[in-house]
Amino acid sequence: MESRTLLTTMHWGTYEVSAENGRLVGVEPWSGDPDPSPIGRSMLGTTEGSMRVSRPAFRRGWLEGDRSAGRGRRGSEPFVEVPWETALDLVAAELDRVRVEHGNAAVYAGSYGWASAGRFHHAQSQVHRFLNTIGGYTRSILSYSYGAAEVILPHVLGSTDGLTGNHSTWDGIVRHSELIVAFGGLPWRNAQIQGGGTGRHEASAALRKAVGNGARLINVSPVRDDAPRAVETEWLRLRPNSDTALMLALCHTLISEGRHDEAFLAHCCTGFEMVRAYVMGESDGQPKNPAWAAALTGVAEDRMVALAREMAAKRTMVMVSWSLQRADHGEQPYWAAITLAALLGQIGLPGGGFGFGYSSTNGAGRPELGFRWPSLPQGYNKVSSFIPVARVADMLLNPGGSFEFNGAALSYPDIRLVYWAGGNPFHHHQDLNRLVEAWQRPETIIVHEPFWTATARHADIVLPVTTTVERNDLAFSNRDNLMVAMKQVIEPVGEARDDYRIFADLATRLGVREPFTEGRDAGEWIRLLYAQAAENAAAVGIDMPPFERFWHDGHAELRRQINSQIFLGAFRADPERHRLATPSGRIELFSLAIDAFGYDDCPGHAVWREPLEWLGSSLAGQFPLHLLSPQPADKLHSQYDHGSVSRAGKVSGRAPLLINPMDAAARGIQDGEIVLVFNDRGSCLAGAIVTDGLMPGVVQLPTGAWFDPSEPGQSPSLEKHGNPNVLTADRGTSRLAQSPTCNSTLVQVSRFSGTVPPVTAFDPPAMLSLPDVPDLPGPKGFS
Ligand SMILES: Nc1nc2c(c(=O)[nH]1)N[C@H]1C(S)=C(S)[C@@H](COP(=O)(O)OP(=O)(O)OC[C@H]3O[C@@H](n4cnc5c(=O)[nH]c(N)nc54)[C@H](O)[C@@H]3O)O[C@H]1N2
Ligand SMILES: Nc1nc2c(c(=O)[nH]1)N[C@H]1C(S)=C(S)[C@@H](COP(=O)(O)OP(=O)(O)OC[C@H]3O[C@@H](n4cnc5c(=O)[nH]c(N)nc54)[C@H](O)[C@@H]3O)O[C@H]1N2
Ligand SMILES: [Mo]
Repeated sequence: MESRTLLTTMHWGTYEVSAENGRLVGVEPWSGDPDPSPIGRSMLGTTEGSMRVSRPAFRRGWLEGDRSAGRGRRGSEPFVEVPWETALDLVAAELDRVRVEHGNAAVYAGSYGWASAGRFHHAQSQVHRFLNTIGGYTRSILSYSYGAAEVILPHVLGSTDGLTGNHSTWDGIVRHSELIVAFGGLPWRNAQIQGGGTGRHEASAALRKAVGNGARLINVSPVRDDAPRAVETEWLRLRPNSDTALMLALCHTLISEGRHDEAFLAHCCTGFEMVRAYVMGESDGQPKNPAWAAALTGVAEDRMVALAREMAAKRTMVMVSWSLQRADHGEQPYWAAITLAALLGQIGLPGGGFGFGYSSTNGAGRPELGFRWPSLPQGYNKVSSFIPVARVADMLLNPGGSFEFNGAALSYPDIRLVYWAGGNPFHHHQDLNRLVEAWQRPETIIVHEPFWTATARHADIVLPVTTTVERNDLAFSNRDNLMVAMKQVIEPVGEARDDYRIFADLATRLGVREPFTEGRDAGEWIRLLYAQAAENAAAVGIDMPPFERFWHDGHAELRRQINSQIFLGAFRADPERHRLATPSGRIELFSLAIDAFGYDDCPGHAVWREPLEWLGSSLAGQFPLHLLSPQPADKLHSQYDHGSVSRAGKVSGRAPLLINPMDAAARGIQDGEIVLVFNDRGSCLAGAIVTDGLMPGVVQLPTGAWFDPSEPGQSPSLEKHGNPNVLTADRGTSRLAQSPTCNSTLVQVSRFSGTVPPVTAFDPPAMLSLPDVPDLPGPKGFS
């Protein structure tokens, strides 16, 4: 391969990638993208860089036979490079041992994570399909993104529409909305991303148009910059995690002034009477009036009254970011927002109603193709055990322990082997010191990774995998009409192999190659997926070009089938004919099903429940700052944190901590200085940015800095790089959804006066070669 430029798709957009003499030399946005993301540039210099896993690597102690738990050796010992064939023999033998000795439920392969775009080389589909062919695995359900919403919304609306898809499209908002009230704001940095990739970034232009057309935007957030600077906005600041109180107070004003829509509530909802009794204080003696909410939210009473009146008088769109439900009782702001929108009575009207996550990705509110893209079939999982995804550390620490979830009493399986491909739990999980401890429990941890991430470093076995540009694939992106032939641009780096090839070779060793591969190589699977997509498209009258032409051209754009839609429009027009999939067929402002679970942390209608950690709790005496840990502007999660775009955003080499000038002055902190952020769970270093863009009492440290403990394998240990998840709590939202609560975290911040330890996250781990380990006890298959 000499010089070539090919199109490829990442979760942050589509790029023209150039290589010369087998090395990446250019990453330029696709010419069709009006608002491309700079994140792609981080692939240059990292794809072939020193942080790649080059060969299969085993933790030294594991090779020596150490399968015991709790010794703190994972994450601290050197690795030993092992030839592929030996590595595959060892992995197959270990999988076989565990499933024979302990059963398949002892294998945990939730394997949560975003991996890369590309339909075929989707790491999670690959690992799940492989493990299903050998008898199954304990799985995870729900997501870190919106787990609480995934559980509460089906009870209230009958589906997750309005969260993951079927939003009202932007065109109607542009034409009809007079007021947009955005809880959690609309931070455009997040709309750079679309799972599976995107062609055109269109979200920010849509909002600019809406505001240009006269809609007033209110950013309800502790952070000013949660609204795009380019559009005129009112910043309505409130204490973090108090949105539910504000929403209930708005409901109170609407009801007490008779501004609520009785007809809509009667025809389209159930349970308004229960809500009314609660909001007016009849059921618990506490009216949820603006005076009550002012004390909780910090928002002035008259501001709330005026806002409720304005919302009732105008065509109003209630938008809520996904972040609000990543908090203690995260189910409540979502249920309360729906309740508020129901009282306003504009659900199903153009420019009115509600929607979740309008800037959380590029996809929300875009017109839909009208058919489903196919994905790699995952087969059937014979194991029934599962966990809500964020309960992973609980599971590893409490085998056999019981927990409640969405009306069921469940127990944690006894996990002996963990298999992860395409995710970074040492990025995504909360309370990483606790995870370090939990992670010592299983006998074996196997990870597929292109890079030496913290998860790879904390594994026993790391198998090196290719990145997108080192293989052929197909991009069919959700809510986008661009299909990309993702052609291989460079040869695999080091000895990296595709996840598919690795699993196929393991399947051979375990006697299931045929059921796993069905006799197809990667290219044949890609053609098959394309053919299935063409069939689905044809069924709704959309033509796809023949595969050969598509592959030759490198991309194709499809005609969309649905150009405009109003969420719940058909339901509103005829609630009998378009019944929702709830027990009543209507929007359930009161849910008999949830009520019957008897959970005091999530009763039968939207309620205010004080978060365990927030500025109103007694813990704030000791840890007086509320930490928000949003998505990073300069990368996707932890991906390419070692790339140029992410590194440029660091302050003194650490993740940036935003702090208000008052809070900084009280601590003698100057802009650009290294600070210590700490609470009872952990501590990290970060680089201070002093700004009045967030309210006093609130600090913001984005996610994504590669976990960099000063004492690897020990817990707790000072984290050197600014990873907020050493501070966040590993607690479920409630017994209903058991989902992550990272946005309910209190901390203290101080100047860091000690000797600043260097960041070592971007240095590869110590590596031995086989002759350095002379006295192997000789695990099965080792030669
Ligand atoms: N405090 C706090 N924590 C959070 C959040 C928050 O708001 N605050 N947000 C949460 C949310 S919403 C999410 S979705 C999670 C995200 O958490 P993750 O999805 O786990 O994070 P990523 O960094 O995207 O991890 C993907 C990994 O896959 C690897 N990879 C890429 N391509 C391939 C491939 O082809 N094969 C294999 N085997 N690996 C590949 C990448 O190198 C990377 O290490 O984080 C959660 N954590
Ligand atoms: N650039 C970039 N974009 C991304 C991602 C990324 O890693 N990088 N990740 C993608 C993924 S996987 C997901 S799930 C989405 C997540 O999308 P979101 O969940 O919407 O994004 P966050 O950045 O976590 O939070 C948005 C804002 O909510 C505010 N906020 C937090 N708590 C509260 C609160 O209690 N009340 C109010 N009113 N506001 C609050 C914070 O100030 C924060 O800036 O983003 C996606 N987009
Ligand atoms: Mo997410």
